[in-house]
Order: sequence, then C-alpha cells, then structure tokens
Amino acid sequence: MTITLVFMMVLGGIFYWQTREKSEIHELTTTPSASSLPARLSLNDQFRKDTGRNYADNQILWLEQKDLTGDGMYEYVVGMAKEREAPVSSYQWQIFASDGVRYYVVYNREEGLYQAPEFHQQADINADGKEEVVVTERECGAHTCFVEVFIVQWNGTKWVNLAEGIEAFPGIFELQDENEDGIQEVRMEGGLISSLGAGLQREVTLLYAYEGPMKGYALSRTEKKQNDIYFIMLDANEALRKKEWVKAGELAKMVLENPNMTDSGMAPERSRVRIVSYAGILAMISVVAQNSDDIGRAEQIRQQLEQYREGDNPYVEAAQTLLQIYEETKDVSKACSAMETKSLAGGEAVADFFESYGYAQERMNLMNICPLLKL
Ligand SMILES: [Ca+2]
Ligand SMILES: [Ca+2]
Repeated sequence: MTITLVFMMVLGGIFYWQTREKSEIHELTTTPSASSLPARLSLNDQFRKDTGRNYADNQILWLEQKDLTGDGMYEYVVGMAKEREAPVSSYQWQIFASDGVRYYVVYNREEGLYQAPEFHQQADINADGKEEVVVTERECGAHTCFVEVFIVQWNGTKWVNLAEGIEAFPGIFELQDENEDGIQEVRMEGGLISSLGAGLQREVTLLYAYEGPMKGYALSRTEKKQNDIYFIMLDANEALRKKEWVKAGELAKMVLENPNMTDSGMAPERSRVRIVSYAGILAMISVVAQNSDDIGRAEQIRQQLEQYREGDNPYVEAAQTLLQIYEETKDVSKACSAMETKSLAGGEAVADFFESYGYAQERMNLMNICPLLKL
C-alpha cells in the first residue's frame, strides 16, 4: 500500500516536472501578490472568525463543519481542552449554529469532562433524513471508565440526544447496521471492572436499536459471554425460572461436559465442584420438566455427580433429595422445594458457591436455588 503510494508520488513528480518544463514555466516566473490571492482561512481560522472565539489551535481537539440542520448554513462541532488546571485537565464539546447574523452555542457539554471527548462521525445514522453528531464521553474512576454516548440531532424544534442514558463500562462503543436496513445500531461492549476486589465478571454486550424520534435509541438486546461455568450455571438457573426447559438443559449440560471451563482461573476447587454439581441438579430438573417419566436420565445425571462428593459440597446430597422426592410425588416443584430447604438448612455458608464474592460479581439469590415456583 505504502510502496504503491510512494511509487505513484514519484511518477506524479516526474510527470509534473515534464509538464512544467514544457508549458508552465513561463507563466510561473512572476509570483502573484499576496493581496490578489483569495483568503484561504484554515478551518480553525474560519471557526474563530465565525464564532468570535479565541481558542488556540492546540486547544482545539477536533473541529467539524457541516450543515446539520438542512437550512443551507453550516454548523460547527468542536471538541476543546479547556484551561488545564493542575492536577486535572477539563474538556468541553459544543455545537455552534448561525441565525444568519452570528454563530452561537446551541449544545454544550462540559460538566465532569476530565477526559477528552471523542468525535466519531456526523451523518444520518438512523436513516430519518436528519444528520446526527456522534460523540462519546469518558469518565474514569479508580479502576474503570464509563463511556457515555451522544447521538445529537436538530429534530426541527430543538437539539436532542437520541442516545440519552446509554452508558457502559469500560465501554467499547461501536455503530453497526446488524440487519442492513440502513439504520445503525449502537453496540457497547464492556462489563469488566479491572480491580481484584471486583471478583469474577464476564463481558457483556449491550445492543441499542433506534425506536423513533420519541424514544430514540433503546436497549434491544443483552449478550452475555458464556466462558465460565459459574455464569453458564447462573444462566441455566434463569432459563428454568423462565420455564425455558430446553435452553436450561443445554446450558446445564455445557457445564457438566466442561467442568474446567473458566475465563478467569479464579474459581477454586471448592467452588468448581459446587457449581458443576448444582448445574447437574438444573439438568435433572430440565429433564423431568420436559418428560415426567424420564427418571432414568435424571438418575444417570445424579450418578455422574457422585464424583463431586467432596468436602462440604451440599449439592450431591441435594440432587439425591430432589430425585427421591420426585420419585415419591412425581411433582418436580415439590421435589425442587424440598431440595432447596435441605441444601439451605445450614444457611448461606452451606449453599454459597464462593467463600467470598467480589463487589461487582453477578450473584444468584440463594432463595432461588430452586428456580421453580415453590410449593
Ligand atoms: Ca445548518
Ligand atoms: Ca438521522
């Protein structure tokens, strides 16, 4: 790529010199006077002239000029470093519009801006015929940064942020047109706080779709990464609560078949045996919920759990209780409730999956060990 470019520049240079030697050399012998040249202001100079602002070049982080309102007059979008006051710098970004006489600020963001705002694009990203300005702000705490999204447009009456409330940590922001209908969706990837005290976490992707001028961009989907048995177990539990038996069964099976799957390596052996054997229980519930006669398959899973009868793990015993009550009553809710009562009999310390949880760690309420309606 670079080599091609250099080659083309060399070729262009040779061509220029040949042309210049043949025809242009005489015309260029006199230099036009500076006053006869049209004023060629840089964008920064034009901006300063139009707005009457005295921002120094090195204060201006980015500057864009475009007709965002469709009235034939261009607007300015500018990101600036405000006065740098030790030990923190502060920033600002603004939209300037003209009333035909002068330029004035129509949108201003400066409060709490201690990181440089990032300009992404100005285009009609939601295919409503209006231009949007896309900017992200970043706010950082001790361990993590939050990214806030601004998709600002002139809606004909006022300047509005269509992405009001879209914020994520650490927040990788992206626009994408997933279903190729010409309307861009907002994709935020994040979910991880980088401090040890935060505990086991997983990446989460939040997708926001455009839902018209009133609602703007709204959350349409959450994708949670499934790369650790702990989180897959939580998802299997949630699926059972929603009576999604097949999905729950598949997730629980994933844990049983990949008992060492961990993203962080943080789960100690004590936690691992608890997580896997509890997932076995969820698999058993899923089996009999789908087919009340399939006690044989449930028993197979229970036997498989015997290998996790270690230390004080209560879930192998609980699986046995579940199956025993189920065989007696043929009622999965009853069996599930009885199991919960038994595995929780000794309190949280008995049923907990981790000896300690991080402050940002997803957790299941221990009252939901039985994910079915309690009887
Ligand atoms: Ca305009
Ligand atoms: Ca638009």
